Amino acid sequence: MAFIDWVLHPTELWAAFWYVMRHAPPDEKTPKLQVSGDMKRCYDFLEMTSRSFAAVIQELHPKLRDAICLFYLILRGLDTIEDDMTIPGAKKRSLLEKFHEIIYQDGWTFKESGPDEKDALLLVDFDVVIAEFKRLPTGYQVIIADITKNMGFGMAKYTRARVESLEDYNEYCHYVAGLVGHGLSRLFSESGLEDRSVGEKLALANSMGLFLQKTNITRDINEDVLDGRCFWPKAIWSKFADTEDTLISKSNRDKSMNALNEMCTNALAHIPDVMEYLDQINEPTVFKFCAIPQTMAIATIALCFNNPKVLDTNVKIRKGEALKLISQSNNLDSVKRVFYRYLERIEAKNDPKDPMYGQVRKIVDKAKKDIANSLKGGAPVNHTAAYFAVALVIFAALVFFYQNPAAWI
Ligand code: D61
Ligand code: MG
Repeated sequence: MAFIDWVLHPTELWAAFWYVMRHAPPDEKTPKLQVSGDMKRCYDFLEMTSRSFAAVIQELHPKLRDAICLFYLILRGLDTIEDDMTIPGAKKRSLLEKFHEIIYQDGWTFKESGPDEKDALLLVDFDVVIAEFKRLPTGYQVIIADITKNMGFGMAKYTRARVESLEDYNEYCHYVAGLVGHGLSRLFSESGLEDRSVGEKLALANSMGLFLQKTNITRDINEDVLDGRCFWPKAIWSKFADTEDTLISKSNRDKSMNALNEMCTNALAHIPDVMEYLDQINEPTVFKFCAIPQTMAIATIALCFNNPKVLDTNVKIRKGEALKLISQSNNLDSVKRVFYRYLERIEAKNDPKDPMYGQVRKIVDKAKKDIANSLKGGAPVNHTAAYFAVALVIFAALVFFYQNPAAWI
């Protein structure tokens, strides 16, 4: 992150300072993880394959940590097969549909991934994941295998089908992310750390996954089209572009922005469910694990909304912003204030000329009202103007003392 970014966002520097204080240096009396040989290798795979989920999974309560690490690795393995364009269709479908059996086969490995698959090494050493999976309590194994089966069949369906209608879009996102939400909720309940009802309200769990997946799909449009694929539903982009390549081309910029904003609006519709889901989570490590990806997602949507750069490159929230979000994902009130702040940012970028203007206004208005009504202190206050004023005073004082050195004494 550039020096200038830290100067422009001093509150992020503060968050970064505390993050470093909390995570380093490792002290000998409290080792980070107490795990045996093969499970240690699984945590190495986790760090290798996930930038965003590795940290939150390792901070989970010991009752859940290993199970969710293995759940992640199994689905990441499945996704590596789904994403691989070098595996012929029929072979790919067969692998996806029997993956829920593969995870019980001692010694199974896969060395035929294409050269571009970033997580191919995970499949090369997959026997290690399988061995640890089979050591999990049966209750966890059953949940993980069930989700793997459903996701595998769903992915296989979409090796042929394209994401055309809005229903397809919701269905595809359900298979690859909503089902993760189902599995996690059931694991939380199975562990006894959360109420039984969490594992039963699966529509809310689905929305948690959909909000994350739709955010990724919206943000990654440029990269995906350049790789020859597109997960934006045709029902949305075809109103504004003739082909997927036109969608990201400079000459179609104004119209493509309408499509981008419709994609953002579609994702924002999940916010009420996300809040309701988080409201039922009690255990602190489970709460952070669920909340951090969601606050990152609302920040990403706010960054993408009405932002033409999304069509040219891969935009990303600043490292410092991410650290600040982590520190503000500890409890529901704080998460609500984070959402409120980013909803205001979206509102400020909402353009009356955009076809989605009215709908964005409605969704943002309602979400902000719900948050303001449920927060103890009422609507959060925006401190930007105050920060700016303080910075200006400090700057003026520096200039003054620089020009009048005598005033120092
Ligand atoms: C609470 C906390 C975390 C949650 C949640 C609720 C509900 C759902 C999710 C996490 C899943 C969100 C997935 C969003 C990121 N999308 C992807 O990684 C895409 O692959 C989807 C299929 C594999 C899913 C693997 C996964 C991801 C996160 C997990 C998990 C499993 C298990 C436990 C915890 C978190 C995406 O991948 C891109 C890539 O290869 O990097 C794609 O291919 O579309
Ligand atoms: Mg995939």
